[in-house]
Amino acid sequence: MSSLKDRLNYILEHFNVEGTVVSYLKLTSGHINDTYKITTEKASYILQKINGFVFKDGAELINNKAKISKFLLEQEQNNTSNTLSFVQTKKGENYYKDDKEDFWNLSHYIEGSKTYTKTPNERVASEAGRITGSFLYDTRNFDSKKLTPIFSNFHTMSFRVKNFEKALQNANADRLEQAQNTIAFYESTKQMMYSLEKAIEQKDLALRVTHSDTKMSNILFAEDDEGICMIDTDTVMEGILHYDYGDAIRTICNNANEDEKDLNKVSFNLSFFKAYTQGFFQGLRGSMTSKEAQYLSGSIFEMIFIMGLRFLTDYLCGDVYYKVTHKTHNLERAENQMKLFVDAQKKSAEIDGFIQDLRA
Ligand code: GN1
Ligand code: MG
Repeated sequence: MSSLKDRLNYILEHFNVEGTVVSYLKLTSGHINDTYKITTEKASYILQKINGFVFKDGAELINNKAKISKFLLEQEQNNTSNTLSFVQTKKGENYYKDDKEDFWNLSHYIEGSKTYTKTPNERVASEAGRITGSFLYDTRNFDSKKLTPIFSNFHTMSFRVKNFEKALQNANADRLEQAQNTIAFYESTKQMMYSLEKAIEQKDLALRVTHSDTKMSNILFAEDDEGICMIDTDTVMEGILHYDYGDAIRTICNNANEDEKDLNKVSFNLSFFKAYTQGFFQGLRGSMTSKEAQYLSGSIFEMIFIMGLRFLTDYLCGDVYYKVTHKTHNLERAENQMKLFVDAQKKSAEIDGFIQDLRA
């Protein structure tokens, strides 16, 4: 049996890599794909294997990533943030499909860059806002119809609620009992969570390119904490800017990590929220419409809710989607989001007021 190192070397042989591999490191912050930092004597790279269970079309997923990256690189001088660049295979493709039908992609590692899973201070929150806002701004002229839809209804509440209800029907008794209180919270809150979906149906909010996975660990920072760019563009797709805003706030303004199980540590950080939101507006450079701004504060709640609901659904399904390290991992994640939601609700007057003032 070949070692992981041999396997990675074999995969890398198919890409235009400079130098020979001197080390590799498995990066563990993602819940879905397998990601490695690869260092040769000449350069460093990020090598990623796409999870074929979650993503049915690895080739098109990687092509989407490369399309967006190429678009951003072509107009780099006009952009407000930097861009990841991908390395092609020796055959000139964006991906390598291996003998197990797994799809791999390789990007250049940005030297000196780092990520956070938890916000350390307001400057980082503000830079995170600027980078997520800039990504939306810089992709505003890319026709989102040119991206292959990787998932349908990824952030659509009724779809996620339907999956949750199906999971409730099929879950085993032990898990249902363990999750009783959490289920009750999600059940009783769900009817208030459809405003974004309705706004899209009514054509109140414009569809555009969105990153669709703007959690804290998907933002790259320089050593001095200046924001560099968004990473993990696996889910880049058509959506509304609220998905990216709400999803980012969900981790950036949580005083604890997404995986923290001690709920006493989980709370909504208002000063990070303010810094993030200011940075987000700055990144969007005045391009947000007043209609879009109206739905911002609601999106915070809907995005916390939808992620919590997805974790709970996966718990009820027996952990088939997200990587877990222990049996109650997904349930803990769902509880974490529930606690964050409830705490943010207590602060909603201040959240609304701050957004109103920024718009004025
Ligand atoms: C998954 O593993 P990662 O960071 O790429 C998920 C996101 C969730 C996130 C929660 C394709 O992202 O939607 O917000 O976990 N991605 C997919 O941490 O489902
Ligand atoms: Mg992702």
